[in-house]
Amino acid sequence: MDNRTLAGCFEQIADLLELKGENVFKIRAYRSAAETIGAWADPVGALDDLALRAVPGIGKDLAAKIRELASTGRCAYHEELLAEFPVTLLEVLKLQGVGPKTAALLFRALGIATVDALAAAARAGQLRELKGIGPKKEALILKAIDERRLDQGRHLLAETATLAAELIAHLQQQAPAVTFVPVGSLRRGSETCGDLDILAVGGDATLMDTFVAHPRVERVLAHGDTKSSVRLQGGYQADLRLVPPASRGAAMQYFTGSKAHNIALRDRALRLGLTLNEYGLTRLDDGTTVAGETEEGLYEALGLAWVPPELREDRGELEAAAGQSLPALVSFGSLRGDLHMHTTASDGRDTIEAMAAAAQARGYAYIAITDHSKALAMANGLDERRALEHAARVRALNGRYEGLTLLAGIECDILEDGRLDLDDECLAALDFVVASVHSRFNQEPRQMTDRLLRAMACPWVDAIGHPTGRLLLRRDAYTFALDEVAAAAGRHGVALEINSQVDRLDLNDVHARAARTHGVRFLVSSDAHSTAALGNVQWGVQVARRAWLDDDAILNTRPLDAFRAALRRHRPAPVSRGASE
Ligand code: DGT
Ligand code: CA
Ligand code: CA
Ligand code: ZN
Repeated sequence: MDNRTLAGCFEQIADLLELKGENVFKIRAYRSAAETIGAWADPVGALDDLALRAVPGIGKDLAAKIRELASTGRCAYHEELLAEFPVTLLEVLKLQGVGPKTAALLFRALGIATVDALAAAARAGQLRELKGIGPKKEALILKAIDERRLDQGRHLLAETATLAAELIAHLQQQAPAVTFVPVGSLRRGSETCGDLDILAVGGDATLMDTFVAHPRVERVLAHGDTKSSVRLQGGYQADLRLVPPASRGAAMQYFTGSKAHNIALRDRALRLGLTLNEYGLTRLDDGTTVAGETEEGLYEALGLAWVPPELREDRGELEAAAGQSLPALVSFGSLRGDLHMHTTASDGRDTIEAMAAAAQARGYAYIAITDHSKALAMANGLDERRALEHAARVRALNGRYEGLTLLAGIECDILEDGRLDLDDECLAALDFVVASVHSRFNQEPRQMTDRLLRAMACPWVDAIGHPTGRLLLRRDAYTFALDEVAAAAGRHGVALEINSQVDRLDLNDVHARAARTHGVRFLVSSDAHSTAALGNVQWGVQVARRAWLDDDAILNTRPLDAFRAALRRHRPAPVSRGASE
């Protein structure tokens, strides 16, 4: 039994225990075991009892269940729980805003066990009759059902990148001399990808046989000598194209897209008496090829600087490339610190020490430990007293990790009226505060805007975390006046976060670029809940690049002293603009 299956079983047990209303510590134990097993490099099912017990978070009880699953393929406890609740109810539980209490109530009171049944009952107005639901929540449930459409057919960037790496490693092994390049929306770093496009340069048609024979292939959609398409398990489509080395640059350019960028580029070529396709750039009059081997040469022949793939969206990049005014995009190695991470003090999986050691190994000069505040009770958020004790523990570690400074921070909840979850005295005593919305996402736009403005009026708020609250493919951003909030952030010197969690990427590229015009500076943060998740900043940097941002726009590219000096709490107070805000 592979780790993924084992982890999936524990994840379901945790969900079922939530439906039952079981103790939160027990639920958390199953959830964190599922995460650990899912990320474990070796097959956990093959470990003996002693080795299992050495896996963090696996005690006697969980070890026994892993052994049972590995040897019999079943888990009696899991089956017992499934006898109480149908497995389809877990789909209901996945809807935004439907917590375990509601799901269990819907099942017990109305026999609702599927999302379809829930939609029908909500449309018929049956939910509002239930105690604790009412018309407002009924409408929210319908909205959540509607938002599932967001999931249709697209995949997270990080997942697509992992899959591409796996496929390319497989192909590369069979054809060591061939160059493989992931192209399409993946190369442009789009937040989601519709399918996976791989370009192979040099090599012969046998490559296509290797491709369609990959163990993950479920169905072959097309199998030609230079082009094949397959459907993979999990619903991905992948395309492989093969071109000769002389067309490498032209093919990379063509298949990277975007379609809109390509169309604009081809128009430019035509105006210059040239024609552009995936094989090269040729003169219309005599058919001679003027470029195609490299992308740089191709853009140059069109009078343009090479355009980084992230900018190829027809959002002004060709004008900038023609005027030699493309931005010097922030690079993946530019980050010197990470200002959003959680530890075992709230809902993280690793200790302060483990996070610090991992950050040091990444070469960071500084990190802020930002556990949750008390309003997030599910995450075991900290109250004032615990926050200050935790801060003391964080600061006591300074000096222990050479080259790394630990800042004592907090991710403080923004309450529904814009007040902060912890008092000013506590926030002032910390080194860094990121304030975030984690509740009441459905407020009216005006109310949400005022809520964020009021939070930023607190002088101890240094940054706003995941500013729009969206979850990719699952939940829309809450609605508010981003321009107004960005303008206030620019004025106060409050940084806006580009959260790097693979399903957040919040702010997104378009919003961050718009916010920059208000003078906003940003933090690219991991929001890591484990040491492994620190690496997610690569996706945040990708977003920042798509937002046209350079190093200067990202505060955590600065050395520690300059970073600290740029924090809102250390800036001179802004000139008063009257009594508003
Ligand atoms: P996706 O898959 O929806 O995330 O987005 P892309 O950009 O990966 O789109 P895809 O897979 O349909 O095509 C890959 C690239 O191939 C695309 O970015 C540009 C190029 N391409 C596809 N269709 C056309 C077209 O009709 N005209 C031009 N000029 N280029 C195209
Ligand atoms: Ca694609
Ligand atoms: Ca494609
Ligand atoms: Zn958060």
